[in-house]
Formats: sequence, C-alpha cells, structure tokens
Amino acid sequence: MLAKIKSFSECKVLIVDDEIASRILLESILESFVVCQTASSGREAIQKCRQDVPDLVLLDMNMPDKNGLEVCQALRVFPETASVPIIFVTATMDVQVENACWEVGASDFVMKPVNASTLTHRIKTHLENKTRTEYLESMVYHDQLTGLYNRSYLAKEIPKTIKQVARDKDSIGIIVIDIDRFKLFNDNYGHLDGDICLQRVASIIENTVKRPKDAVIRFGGEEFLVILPYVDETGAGFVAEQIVKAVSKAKITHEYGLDGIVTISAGYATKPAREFIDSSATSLIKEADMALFEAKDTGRNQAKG
Ligand code: GH3
Ligand code: MG
Ligand code: MG
Ligand code: MG
Repeated sequence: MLAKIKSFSECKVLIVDDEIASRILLESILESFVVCQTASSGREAIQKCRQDVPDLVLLDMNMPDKNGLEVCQALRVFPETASVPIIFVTATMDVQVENACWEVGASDFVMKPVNASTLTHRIKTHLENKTRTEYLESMVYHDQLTGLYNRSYLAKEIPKTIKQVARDKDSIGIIVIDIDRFKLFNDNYGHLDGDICLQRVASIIENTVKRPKDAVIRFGGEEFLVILPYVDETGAGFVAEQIVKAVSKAKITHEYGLDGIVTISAGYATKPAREFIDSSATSLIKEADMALFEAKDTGRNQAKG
C-alpha cells in the first residue's frame, strides 16, 4: 500500500511517568495536537509499546520499577520500536546522566518543570522527521502504479527473511506470476487501460495472499513475485492456485484473452532456507520462473510447481 505523510493529529505519543500529576500536565500540553496515551511504570510502557507501537515516547527518568534508561534500552532492542523517537523528561540532569541517555539511544531530552513551548516544538520536530522518513521509505520500497512492493524492497528484505527462516529450520516459497497475453490487451485497449488492468490484478493478488509475513512484489512490467516464508511445496502450490483462480474469477474483459477474460500463469518453487547459497534467492526465483514457463507452455491460466 502506498503511504501518505501522517499529520500530527494521527500521531500517537506515549507519556510515561510514575506521577499522575506529571502525566496530567504533559497530556494537557500535548492533547491539542497529537493522540496521547499514558503508562505509569516502565514495565507498562514496554508492554504498551510492543502491543501498539507509538510514534514517539516521552519518558520519565526516575521511576520505581524500571527507570527511563532501562526502558529506553529495552525498546531499542525490539525491531519495531528500535527507531521510535524517545524524549527523556527529567528533573535531575548532570553530564553523566546526559551521556547515559545518549548511550541507551535517547533522541532528545527536556528538563522538568517542562516549558510547554519547548516541549511542543521538540515533539513536532521529531514527529516531522519520523513521518517524512517513513513516507520517503515507503516511496523507495513501493511501486507507484500498483502500490505493491518493488524490487528495492525485495533486495532489502529477502536476505533478512532467509536468515530468519533458516534459524527456524523452515522453508521459503516463491511464486512468479505473469499476466497472459497482456501485450494483446495493451494493443487492443491502449496502455492506460493496461495500467488499470495491472492495478486490478495487483490488488487481487494482494488480497489473496493473506498472511502478514508474505510479500507481494511487482517484479517487472506485468510480472509479480510472491514471497512465502514458512511454507512447504503443498502450501506454495495451494496459494499459487488460489491466485490464478481469483484473477480468472474477477472476469476482467480481455477480447483476445483466454475465454475473453484476463488470466495469469504462475510458477512456484520452495526450498529450505538453510540451503540458500546466495542471500538474494536468485536460484529459487529461477526455479519458479522455469515452472512459470511450463505453465505458459502447457496452456496458461494455471499454476505449475
Ligand atoms: P504471455 O501470455 O506469453 O505472457 O504474453 P504477453 O503478451 O503477456 O507477453 P509478455 O509477458 O512478454 O508481455 C509483456 C507486456 O506487458 C508487454 C508490455 O506491453 C506490457 N507491459 C509491461 N509493463 C507495463 C506497464 O507498466 N503498463 C502497461 N500498460 N503495460 C505494460
Ligand atoms: Mg518519576
Ligand atoms: Mg511478461
Ligand atoms: Mg505476459
């Protein structure tokens, strides 16, 4: 999905402070421009951050269970919270504490009693940086026509996927998909309608592939790649067939297509992640591509493994 830049009013800020009066004060400063959530202990803060990742954390330094430094350190370990801006709010600040804050991964700090204007400006600056970075990342890793992931995303993610699945001694499946007789579609209806057809097929594939760990990538012009971590040959074949069926069921008119509709062909292959010799999955993609060739060669509108 293509992202847009989040506005401040869509951003969630988690206020962490063991004193209720501090939480109320901070909330009263922030609630006019962001969505506020609160936690009254370090443990609760970590739990809330993992359940629902906030856009920024305002973190009290001195708390009875886990202090701010420990909370910050813990949040930096989890991939989903590793880059969330964390601003320390502290009454005591000397050089040692200041250095300790930076060392555990603080993004900034403000002094208690807080100056509302300084706090607001600091939060807005960090949120602006974060939302812009997220937006740019989304542009870099998504195809602008279909909203699917692109090849840059594949290059970035596949080595991580292989590593993770190898650790769990499991397999990865890859499906390569190509629209049937698409050149004839363009020739007959024009490139703009061709683009709309590509968007529709992309969205059907995306809606058929349901597990959050799976990724659908626009691999080339009218070619798509589906990455299925933790899937065996039977599973990959099942998903590939579901996709082929879903596209033909949509009955997108194509005068020169098979049975007058748009269809796709798919090839799939799986491999234990430990057996990958390269970190880019090239050999498995090639294997799936060979199967796609067979699907094309033996009639189209089908999946072959
Ligand atoms: P086959 O059944 O063998 O796959 O036949 P085909 O006509 O689909 O052949 P091929 O896969 O080689 O065709 C690719 C066509 O996809 C050529 C090009 O016109 C079209 N195409 C590629 N990218 C785009 C795009 O971004 N927009 C549009 N409209 N068409 C595209
Ligand atoms: Mg405190
Ligand atoms: Mg093609
Ligand atoms: Mg084609």
